[in-house]
Parts: sequence; structure tokens; C-alpha cells
Amino acid sequence: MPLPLVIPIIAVAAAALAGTAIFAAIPKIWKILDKNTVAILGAPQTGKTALIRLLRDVDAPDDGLPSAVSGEDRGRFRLEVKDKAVDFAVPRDLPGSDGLNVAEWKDAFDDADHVWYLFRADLVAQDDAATVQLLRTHFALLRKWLSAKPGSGPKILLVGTWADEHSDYARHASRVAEKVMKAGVIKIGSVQLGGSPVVVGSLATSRDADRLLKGIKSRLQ
Ligand SMILES: Nc1nc2c(ncn2[C@@H]2O[C@H](COP(=O)(O)OP(=O)(O)OP(=O)(O)O)[C@@H](O)[C@H]2O)c(=O)[nH]1
Ligand SMILES: [Mg+2]
Repeated sequence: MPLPLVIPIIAVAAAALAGTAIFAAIPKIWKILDKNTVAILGAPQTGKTALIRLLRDVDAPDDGLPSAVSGEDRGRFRLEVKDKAVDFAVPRDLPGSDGLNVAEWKDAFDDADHVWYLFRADLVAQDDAATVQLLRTHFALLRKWLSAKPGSGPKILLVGTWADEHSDYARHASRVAEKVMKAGVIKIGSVQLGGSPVVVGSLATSRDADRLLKGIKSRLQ
């Protein structure tokens, strides 16, 4: 091969490698900056993006680092946990998965101190077969990833959203929560994931969202 052709090919390869290295370093930087890295996982349309937007409205840490929103897809926020201000970061707004297509989840899981798994509370309370099956599939994956990191895996929180779509919600919101907590798939999943707390609520109105956020905060250890 003539020399002038070889040099550009090497240059392109080096640039591609550098790009990969920079991309791979991003989660690590977030991890160093914030000890409380959160991965928000869940099926499509469960409210992952809505929750990140809600969290970005909460006061962000004022430490000279990029502000609460430095991209449409990530957020930093500060929550009062047990009377102490704790900084959190959600490095990525991950796509939902309706099965085993979870390529981006694994990396986020490995970088996370906390995993918040969102699911449709209304459908679990109605014992919807497809939802139950999907939850089993996702819980099995989380369990597998967790077992690969004995003692150092993220804390998992199960967050039921969309409770407002259940017919009992308007009059008896706590009854919907109770149904979800008692559902076999949630009870077993919670135990298998190391005793994960469960919180149930809705992001439909700002009042609902505030209440759900309070529930999340109170279950963070
Ligand atoms: N009624 C109701 N709607 C909700 C709730 N949470 C989210 N939504 C709505 O559901 C739709 C999807 O919400 P997203 O936050 O985009 O869901 P997502 O999990 O990020 O979806 P993907 O990125 O596609 O996986 C939006 O129209 C939200 O307003 C909820 O608790 N109740
Ligand atoms: Mg989304």
C-alpha cells in the first residue's frame, strides 16, 4: 500500500479509539464527582424521563460543577436524606426496554450506587399478565447483575408509577399501593433483589409527583 494512504487510515483509527476512550470515561467522571449515581431503569413509557425532569427541578448542588441540566439527558440534584443533604446524579436518561433488549442498562447498572426500577403500578395492581411477565424478566436480569457484584452492587428501589390510572386511586390511593405491595411479582422480586424497598405513586400531577418524590426520599438508605 502506498504510504500516503496508510497515514490517513492510521489517523482515522486513532481518532476512533480516542473517541471510544472519551465516551467510556464519561460515566467514570460522573461517578467520581458524585458518589450517589442513580440509574433509572424500566419498561418504555413508565415515566423515567418524567422523573429525571422532576428531579432536575429540585435544587442542584452549587459547587461550581455544571448546573442541574447540562444536557437534555442527565440531571444532578440534591435531596434531604435523613436530615442530611445528599447529592445525586443521573448520568443518562436510558431508553425503556420491553424485554431482554437492555444493552445500555448493564453499563448504567455497573456504574450506579442506586438503581430505581420504574414499573406500571396500575397494571401490577390489575395483575396484568404481560406486565407481570416483563417484571419477572427484568428482575431476573437485575438479580444476575447484582450477583456478579457481591457486596458492592447498587441499592435497588422499586418505583411503581401510573397509580393514578387505577380506578381506586382517586378515592383510595393507599389501596392501590397496598395491592401493588401484595402482588406476588413485587413481593418475590423485592426479596430476590436483596430486600428492595417499594414505593407506589404517580407523576400525573405536580401534587402526585411531590408525594412520590417524598416516598422515594424516605426509602433511600
Ligand atoms: N397518567 C400518568 N402518566 C404518566 C406517569 N408517568 C409518566 N407519565 C406519562 O407517560 C408518558 C411517558 O413518560 P416518559 O417519562 O417519557 O416515559 P419513559 O419511561 O421515559 O419512556 P421511554 O423513554 O420511552 O422508555 C408521558 O406522556 C408522561 O407524561 C404517571 O405516573 N401517570
Ligand atoms: Mg424516556
